[in-house]
Amino acid sequence: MNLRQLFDISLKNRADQIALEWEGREYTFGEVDARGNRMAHALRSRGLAQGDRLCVQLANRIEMIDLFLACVKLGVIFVPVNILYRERETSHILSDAEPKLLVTERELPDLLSSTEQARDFPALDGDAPAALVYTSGTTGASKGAVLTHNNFASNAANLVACWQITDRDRFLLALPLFHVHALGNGVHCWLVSGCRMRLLERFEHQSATQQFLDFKPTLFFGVPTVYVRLLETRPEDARAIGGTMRLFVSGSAPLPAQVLEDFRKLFGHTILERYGMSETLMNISNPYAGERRAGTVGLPLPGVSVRIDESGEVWVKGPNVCAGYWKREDATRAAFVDGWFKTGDLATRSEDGYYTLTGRRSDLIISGGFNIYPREIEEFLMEQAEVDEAAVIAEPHPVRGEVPVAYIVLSVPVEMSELERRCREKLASFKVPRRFEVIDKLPRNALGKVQKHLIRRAQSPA
Ligand code: MCA
Repeated sequence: MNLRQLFDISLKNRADQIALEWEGREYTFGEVDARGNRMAHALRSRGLAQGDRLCVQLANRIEMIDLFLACVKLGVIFVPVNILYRERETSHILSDAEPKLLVTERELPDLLSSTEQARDFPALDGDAPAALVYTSGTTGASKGAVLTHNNFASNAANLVACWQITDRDRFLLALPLFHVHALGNGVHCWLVSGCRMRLLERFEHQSATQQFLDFKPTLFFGVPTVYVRLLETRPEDARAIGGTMRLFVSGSAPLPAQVLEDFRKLFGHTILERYGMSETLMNISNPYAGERRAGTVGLPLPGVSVRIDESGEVWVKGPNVCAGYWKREDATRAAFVDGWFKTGDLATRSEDGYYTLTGRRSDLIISGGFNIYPREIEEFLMEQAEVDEAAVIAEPHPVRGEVPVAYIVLSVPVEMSELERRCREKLASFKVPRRFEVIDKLPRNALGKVQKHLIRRAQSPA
């Protein structure tokens, strides 16, 4: 079954039911479907057909959903691009994905004029690609993980069943739709369960409480930064929100056990933590009905096999795992062993089967739920005439979890504010190092590899 047929459970069978709240307006599933059909015809009239790529760089808005549904219906491969990316970051994705069209706010007015809405779409098998999701490795340039209709379908079926999502749920979605968390989990659980979703342009901690009190959601997905922000909620508001909520889920970065504990005291709910990746969608989740164990990510989801190799790395296999990297056979070969995907995350497993993430094989930094690949920032810094060498490492941060800090070796003096300015111009804001530290040389091992743990040790106060 492809995603179009799966989504029809709600789009056709619940046509008159309220599906979506966006900017104060309500839309039924029938209206959401009709919008998707019109968008599909608009894309088709621009020459897009099955297998073509559509890049979309938009903040959360209803048209982002129209575009995703249109792609699903046509068999066009949806390629979401982070709106915080600068030209340097976006151009790599565009040259790699070779889309027929890039949609930004500018292209939207044209696409919205279509009135044709016949449901005459091609037959698609479940193993057809549905999306390319760009994610970096340790090598710098990002790669497109090829996620199929089957990948998304199995992920959604798992989450709807395991987290007991039904059409009675009220789902508040404030995460960015250009990432798998909101798109693969959020939009898919919404359409498969037939619940009512209120979509926000973004999570704003100043107005979050009001959104909760006004919408009275039963279901909410957040990254740890969001939960840290919600700890600022006034106790009486938190109690009111907790009273109507059913389930808070956290993912995309490790949730500190203390945050889980403080949140439970304030809201009266134990956040359910789960573990996934762009390449694999969701792998492991704490149980809805059983013990949600602080500091762990829980148990493998149905159909997902998990093993830990001799070095402690997590390998996964299952219908959720992507088909490989777009046009990158070398990277695909390197990531898979006998059908197992090597996640790069390190974990331990308790006697009763709960997994605890203990670290990462790569030096990936996760800030506010956004992934940062130090290599990309280091390469940019080393392109600067005054910089000889650069190493970017994670520093703990109370709200964002981690933030990047740059250690640099200079050939000629330069103001740190000038380096920061250049980073801001060329890199997404969350990648800009919070500090630049000038050092004499980078510690290296006998093979010349930079020893980042030694920088960290040298810099941390004794
Ligand atoms: C963040 N910023 C944004 C957005 N999000 N700008 C526009 N639209 C957004 N959606 C920028 C702000 O301009 C600001 O930039 C900085 O980020 C922090 O903003 P602030 O208002 O201080 O927000 P916050 O309270 O710190 O919260 C940030 C956030 C955001 C809302 C939690 O980080 C976020 O939405 N994170 C979610 C990322 C996500 O969905 N990841 C899933 C990846 P400046 O720094 O210049 O001031 S998928 C994944 O990891 C796997 C599959 C998984 O398991 O889920």
